[in-house]
Amino acid sequence: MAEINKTAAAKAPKLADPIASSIDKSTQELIARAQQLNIDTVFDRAAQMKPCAIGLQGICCKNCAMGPCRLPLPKGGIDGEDTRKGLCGATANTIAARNFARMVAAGAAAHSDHGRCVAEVFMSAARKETEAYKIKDTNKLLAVAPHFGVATTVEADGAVQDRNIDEIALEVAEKALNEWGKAEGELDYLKRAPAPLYEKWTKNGVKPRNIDREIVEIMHRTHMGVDQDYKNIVKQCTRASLADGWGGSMIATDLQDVLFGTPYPLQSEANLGVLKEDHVNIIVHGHEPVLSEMIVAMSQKPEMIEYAKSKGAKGIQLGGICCTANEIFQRHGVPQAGTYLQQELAIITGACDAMVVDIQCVFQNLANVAKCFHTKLITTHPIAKMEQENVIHIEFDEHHALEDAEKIVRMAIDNFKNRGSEVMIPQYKASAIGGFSVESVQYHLGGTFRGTYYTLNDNIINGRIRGVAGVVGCNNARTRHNEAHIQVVKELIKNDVIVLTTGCNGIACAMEGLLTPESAAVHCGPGLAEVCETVGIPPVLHMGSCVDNSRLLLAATEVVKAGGLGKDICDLPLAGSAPEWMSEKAISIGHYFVSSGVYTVFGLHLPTSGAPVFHDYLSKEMEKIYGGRWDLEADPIKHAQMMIAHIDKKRKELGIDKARERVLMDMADRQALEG
Ligand code: SF4
Ligand code: MSK
Repeated sequence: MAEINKTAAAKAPKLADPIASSIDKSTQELIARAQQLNIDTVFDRAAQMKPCAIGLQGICCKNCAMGPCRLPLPKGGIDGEDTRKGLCGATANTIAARNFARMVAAGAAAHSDHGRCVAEVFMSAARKETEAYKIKDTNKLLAVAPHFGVATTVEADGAVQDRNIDEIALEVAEKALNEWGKAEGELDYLKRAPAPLYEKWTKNGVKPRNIDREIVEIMHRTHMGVDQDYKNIVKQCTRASLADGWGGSMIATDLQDVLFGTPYPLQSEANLGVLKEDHVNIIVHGHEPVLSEMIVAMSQKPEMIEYAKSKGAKGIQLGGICCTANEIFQRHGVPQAGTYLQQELAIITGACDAMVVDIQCVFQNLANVAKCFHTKLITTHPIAKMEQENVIHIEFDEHHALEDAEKIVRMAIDNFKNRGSEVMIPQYKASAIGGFSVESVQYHLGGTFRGTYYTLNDNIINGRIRGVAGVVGCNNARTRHNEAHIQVVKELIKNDVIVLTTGCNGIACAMEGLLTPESAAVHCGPGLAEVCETVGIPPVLHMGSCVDNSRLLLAATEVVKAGGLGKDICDLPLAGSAPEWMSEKAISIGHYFVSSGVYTVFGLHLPTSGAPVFHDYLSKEMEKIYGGRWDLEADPIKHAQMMIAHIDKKRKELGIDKARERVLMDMADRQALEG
């Protein structure tokens, strides 16, 4: 008997330690609850399955059926010539560069296909084929139109008159959709970049011709026996990633703003504690806001709230996960229920009546978790279905969007009565202010009379703000949930670096209470705290979803335009970071940041370490061409300090390092006085 028990014990799967898995108490409690209920989560699976060491380093090629060819680094590293090669002779540099390029292609495709769907809905709205979608933000439309070469005025009877908005919308829709496949020329938005950056792209021949072509070309070049020069492959990575950041993503952001409104600051809450035991809880998860916007509208309708009450609930509570959360948080103040790694846990509360998913970052295991509860799991996108039988597919179509949304909301309400008795909603949530678009930052920091980034620049020049950091990206179950996100951001703001955030970093910061103006006094250095207090902003400005990283590019461009900090993005005291990245989209984002002149540090690891020459090219040589470069640091404090060192280097080059020293002296003086 003892022998049998020993065998059983030996076979018991290893479970994650809840405390070691996340810094967040609600996450810890729900991991433990899942384990008690014998439901596996990503945290347990990460404890049970180790990643492949060779794949991790980027040196496994399976691009033809003679492979997979694996090229491990010799123990002790390369001594002399690197003779590793695959069956065809592909070197470690070629293999790692091809793998990296395919990640860029997948990431750029994901963002850009999202953008294409938005552009198609926008076209339907412009053609007035749908009742559900209208041009909501005409100012944004008028601001965007000239970038597509669409006139906003017309000459008639010798006078300049405003053009009809419907005509402008239709023309913008046509021009925007054309960006995916135009036969000649280059992407229209590239000229929005600072002139020296645009010139660099021209000189190096990396201006994207159209969005789809650059992605397809990566797949062609990385096919067996095509491009075998890692530098040339990186060049195509640059083209495709720029087609993402300054193309597909930027178009998605702009057209979403036109359709749903440009975000302006509003208050909400974050973490799983936003779910309510006595309400119908609907979680929306994924990336595209086109359906979730309709669900927000439908769940606020008085007849739907009445319907929920007729079924015994007090109302309807919406919550978001991942970037769908960011989209409806920044425009409507819908609470953020959690980050990427909390998606299974939202169901494990037992209080999720429906989870509605669209595209990207959706775990297939949600279906298995949903089976253990009453939760209706609903897929909505034709390109993103699940094989499990308990999953309901309600295909979303912009032509009957409100009807689709109504069906989903009613389904959730009808499901309220089926909840089990064991609901466990962890009582943790934090206040958060989001909705910092390029336009609203301009308004808040520029002041009423001066609608520019002048005040931000002024505070950077006088040293109160040391620099700007874009901290973005996912969670990764190979590291402690949210720990690196929060440590990196806290270290930056402590050192007077203002943080612009998107994606799951934004949600993590919201959960930690960093998206409130009050957090400045607690966590910031004296200069940044003073600015936040004066202007009434948080030290961490939430700028939206993954496609909204394009807002960061444009915010940097506005800083250049406001003057006094150089002529190009690479001149700015600015750095980028993705402390807990996991998605291929992060690689595309990282590469367009770098190719736009931003020093960009990733956490964890990069799939380049097995090919040191290729890695060095990304981390050193790219800087000589574009002014930005890749870097890697897993330790969050060192990671932030590397960003700060870069910011200080740029301050010195700009000749504003002395200003900061004076400000620090002022503060020391003031503290001495106060003492
Ligand atoms: Fe191996 Fe070359 Fe085929 Fe890759 S392309 S699997 S390195 S033979
Ligand atoms: S959702 S891509 S886990 S940020 Fe955009 Fe979060 Fe990363 Fe998905």
